[in-house]
Amino acid sequence: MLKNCRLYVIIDRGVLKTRGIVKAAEGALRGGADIIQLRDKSSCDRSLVQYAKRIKALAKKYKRPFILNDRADIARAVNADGVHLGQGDIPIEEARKILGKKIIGVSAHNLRQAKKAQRKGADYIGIGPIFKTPTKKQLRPIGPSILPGIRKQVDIPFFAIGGIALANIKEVKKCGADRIAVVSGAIKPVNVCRAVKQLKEAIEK
Ligand code: TZP
Ligand code: MG
Repeated sequence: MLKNCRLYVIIDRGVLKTRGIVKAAEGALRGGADIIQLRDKSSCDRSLVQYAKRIKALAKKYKRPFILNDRADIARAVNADGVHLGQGDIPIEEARKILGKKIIGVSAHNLRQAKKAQRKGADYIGIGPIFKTPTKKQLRPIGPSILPGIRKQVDIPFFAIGGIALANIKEVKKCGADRIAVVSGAIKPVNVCRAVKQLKEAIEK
């Protein structure tokens, strides 16, 4: 399922503000996102279930995996394809008990965390923030120079994340990442479909 995923689009409620989450998700899927994630840190659980169900249905229509950020319990309840966990979220082993064979992705900020996630059974990692990003202001960018080491020492798929945009995809690819995960670059523009199409072309070039 992850093998051919090169462009991961994260639908972040914080970035969209009052714009529609479901509409953005549909734009991303139409534009060619290979995998999508819902990242919603502000909705109540009941609303989160509803949004997640609607996006799961869309993703199913486009035959793309749908990942929910943070919440393994809700991911299971809505039959999402997996969950994405940060370093402060529940451990991979616990998420595995909830989700069985479903996809578990983990955010790593250095090689040690990436290797640990792999050892604990993560299916993919997001490594970043590679560049400075307003989406994760509290994290210092680690720079693309981390990527060759990740490529060499991590066997599971990894997505470069953080400040990835059309202008730096070439650089990221040169450093050994052939998969990217994008928030702002994909969903800040009102025409999400067009932005995603351009990102897809750039990563596949
Ligand atoms: N994890 C590391 S950086 C980041 C996350 C969720 C945010 C990436 O957002 P953007 O807008 O693509 O820089
Ligand atoms: Mg989290």
